[in-house]
Amino acid sequence: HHHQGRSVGIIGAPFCKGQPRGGVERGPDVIRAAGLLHKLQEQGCAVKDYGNLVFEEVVDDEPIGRVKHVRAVGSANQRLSEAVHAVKRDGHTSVMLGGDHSLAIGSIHGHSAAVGELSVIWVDAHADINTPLTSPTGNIHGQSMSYVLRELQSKIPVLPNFSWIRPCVSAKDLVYIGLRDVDPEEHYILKLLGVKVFSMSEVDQLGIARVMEETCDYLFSKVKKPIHLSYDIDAIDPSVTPATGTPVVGGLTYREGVYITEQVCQTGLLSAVDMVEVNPLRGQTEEEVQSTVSTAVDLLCGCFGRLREGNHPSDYRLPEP
Ligand code: Z70
Ligand code: MN
Ligand code: MN
Ligand code: MN
Repeated sequence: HHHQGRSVGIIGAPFCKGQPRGGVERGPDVIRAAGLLHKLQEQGCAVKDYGNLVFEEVVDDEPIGRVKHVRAVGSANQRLSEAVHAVKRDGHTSVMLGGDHSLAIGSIHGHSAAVGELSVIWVDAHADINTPLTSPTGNIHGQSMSYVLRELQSKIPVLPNFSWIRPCVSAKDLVYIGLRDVDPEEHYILKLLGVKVFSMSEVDQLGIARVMEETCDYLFSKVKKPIHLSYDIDAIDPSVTPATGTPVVGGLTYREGVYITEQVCQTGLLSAVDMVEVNPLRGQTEEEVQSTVSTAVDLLCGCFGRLREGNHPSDYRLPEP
């Protein structure tokens, strides 16, 4: 069976204040410039580009405790949540191009507001599950999941511009793939909540094929919920995707990264995707930036039916001589 004719709604989220390094706000434009729309159309998708969101300047955004840019991150994610909600209302699979991974807060929230209960597959070197009170850095891109998980709500302090958030994901509906840089407090949270984790160690042990089989068995054992795939480009090994804020050695190969997208596509349940943390200013050379950006495009193509064995339109007929 094919996933051709799928309709895709693209939202650019040029936002960087969930972390300290400039350049990640250029992610949406460099990913588009690498031909994402054309490639998706060529493989049979109907693509609507909703353009880039415009985020308001927030003045006097002083840290709260250790947490940085709280008000800017809160208001940007409120805007993004409404945008993803609208894309889902229009009947598309949502593609959010970041931007840093704090944007998963609004993307997941808006997706859930539109479709209800979700399965979340979080592909990342990092767990991004610190609470505002456990975060060692104060960077909200390392805290995103804590804001949307029901089980952590009693641990989240009241923060300005975050009052719109309703926790919308249950810990049992979350699977991590690719982890290899997890803070002790995050490790405690993952164990406390019993979150399903396929760290790089499990990828080594089982191979990516069994990891994806077990991910699907785990998530779809009872009801089949729409999938939110949140893909941090730093999940892939920095030899392939170096242009990102915090590269971590020992990551997924290009092939493992693409295989994840092929298998998620094949479930037929993919409903929203985030592609985040592509930072063209973090590459040492133009080749490093190109490799990172083209990998992000290939991962998105894999999400929407591109197969490495090849594809053809279902109505293709051989030309008669
Ligand atoms: C650390 C923190 C993180 C990405 C770094 C790092 C989190 N656990 N995420 N880079 N993409 O700050 O909470
Ligand atoms: Mn991340
Ligand atoms: Mn990461
Ligand atoms: Mn298929």
